[in-house]
Amino acid sequence: MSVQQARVGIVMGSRSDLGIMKKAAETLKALEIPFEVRIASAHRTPDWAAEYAEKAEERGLEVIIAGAGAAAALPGCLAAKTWVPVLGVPIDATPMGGMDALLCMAQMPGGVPVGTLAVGPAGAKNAALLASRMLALKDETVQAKVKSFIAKQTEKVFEAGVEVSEEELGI
Ligand code: RP5
Repeated sequence: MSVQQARVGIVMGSRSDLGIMKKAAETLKALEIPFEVRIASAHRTPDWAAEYAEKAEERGLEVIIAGAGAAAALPGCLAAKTWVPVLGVPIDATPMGGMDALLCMAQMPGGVPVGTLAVGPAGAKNAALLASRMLALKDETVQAKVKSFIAKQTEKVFEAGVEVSEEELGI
């Protein structure tokens, strides 16, 4: 069995982020986009995180998705070490409910961009969908899968019905 070269790197600050970041992996898998998943912390393993970002281009990664909670420096640290686009997923890991991580990612200084998504699972899912759309710009196969995902999503809404009765409203 041949292992496909990863095009998207999913990185997270701790194994405790896996429950949320799994959503990104599931989404890429459903779209048949090859990815890899790594644990790398900006604070606990800074050299490994920097090395991962430095080698991203030569290893064929086209987008990096980075999830972290608390003082979430990871996406910014990766973005500082590579030109490969970095998408950040803030994780709700402290009593601040993810607001700490959100601001760390969104408030990057001008010149070092991190494309910041929503806090939590929706952010992880959307990071994967956004990465797919980036790859789709120059890859017709991925583009077809992205378009099919959107069409199916729309179809599901109509299948569930768009009319709401008084009975459903309980009035
Ligand atoms: C961050 O600190 C990680 O991304 C995680 O969200 C948070 C807590 O990490 P653990 O203490 O659970 O390893 O670096």
